[in-house]
Amino acid sequence: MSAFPEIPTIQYEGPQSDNPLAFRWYNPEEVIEGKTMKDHFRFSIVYWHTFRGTGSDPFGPGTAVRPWDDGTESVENAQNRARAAFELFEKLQAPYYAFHDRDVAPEGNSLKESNAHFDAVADVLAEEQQRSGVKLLWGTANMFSNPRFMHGAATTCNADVFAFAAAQVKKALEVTHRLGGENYVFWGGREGYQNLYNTDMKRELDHLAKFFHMAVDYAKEIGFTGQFLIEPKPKEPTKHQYDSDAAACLNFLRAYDLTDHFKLNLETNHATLAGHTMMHELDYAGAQGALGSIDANTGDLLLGWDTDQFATDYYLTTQMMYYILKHGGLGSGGVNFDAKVRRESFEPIDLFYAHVGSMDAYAKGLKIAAAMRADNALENYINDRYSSWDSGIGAKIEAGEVNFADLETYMLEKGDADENQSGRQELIESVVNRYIDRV
Ligand code: XUL
Ligand code: CO
Repeated sequence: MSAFPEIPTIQYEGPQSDNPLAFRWYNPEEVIEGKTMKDHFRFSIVYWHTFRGTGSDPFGPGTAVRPWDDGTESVENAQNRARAAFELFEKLQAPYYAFHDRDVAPEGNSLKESNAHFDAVADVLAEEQQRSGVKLLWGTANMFSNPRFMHGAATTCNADVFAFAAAQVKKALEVTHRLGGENYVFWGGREGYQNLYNTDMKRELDHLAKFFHMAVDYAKEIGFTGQFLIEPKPKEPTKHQYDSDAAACLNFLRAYDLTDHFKLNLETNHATLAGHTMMHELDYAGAQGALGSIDANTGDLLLGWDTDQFATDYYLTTQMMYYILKHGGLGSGGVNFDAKVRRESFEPIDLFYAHVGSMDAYAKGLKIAAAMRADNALENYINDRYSSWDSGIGAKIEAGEVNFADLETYMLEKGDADENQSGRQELIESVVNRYIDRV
């Protein structure tokens, strides 16, 4: 039985189309910079918001109408939901999906029962993957909803909870491996603190590193070769999350000898909560060879929390695609819609409007970014701005040929530094507008 009987498979119709159930910019087979759009994006749909989100908020219950879901926590309902999910993935032409263990299968009364539920739903996921060709971008474990994780999972003060979390990740890795998952994600959830007064931060960080090393070891043991990813976020639900941004994550990985095994899964709304732009996070991670994947969404300028909205802003998508192209793409990662429809957008068709609109916004962003790159639109300004480093004293400093004393001699002879040149920020902002106008 169809969950979305009125929805056709979404097709590309081109920018002139007024059909909200057609792509205007996302043309899967169109080649940009030598690669199809399909391969640039590797679009992925998240299970948690799209199939478990109810539209509840702290002030009221869920509003979402989901006729395929009987609202129970039965394994049978979870299996039916999986079939509905694959119908949506296929109709959106999304090649990937992503899940937490507890999104796809109900938690049981014991770890053993939870694992059995997970296996029973994984059977259907495997079947549906086989039937549809849709693949698993990444799996992860939900170690933040159950009350046992109130103090954290790998960073809890309760050693038994650490052991439970380890067992849960072991199982999530096995299922991700069984389903051919191409990555495995750790988002920190409650790995942080509410008040340093009651927290042994050093001990918690040591435990987190130990946990990650155990995960790396176990992946090796079972032959899982997917990429491990850490997803930075500065706060929410904790006041201070240890994986607060790309720089903090990379410092942690380096300090604990984990850089060879992890890259980052960057999320727009997390970047802005950390006080960064998404392009900053992409460029920072990319510069260190750690750009793994992205969770595509956006926050709201006027709201200070993780609103997880679908991105439709061409400036944002252009900036993101520009830095993704600059750093050579997402590798085994993808553009994963960690985004939820608003509580007021409660009908099933809204799930389609949301994804189609955002896929189009990313596709147009890609085209704008590629057009800018073809003309070296930003690079020309950047190269000119840094040209003092290309020869003379700049080149000598970069080559490590001079020391403080040499630079003093140089400057004593010269008398003063060469004059500065304008940064041309306003001009460059207009240059970006020009490309947005043209594409
Ligand atoms: C939470 C968040 C998570 C991770 C996966 O803000 O983004 O859904 O993506 O645990
Ligand atoms: Co996320």
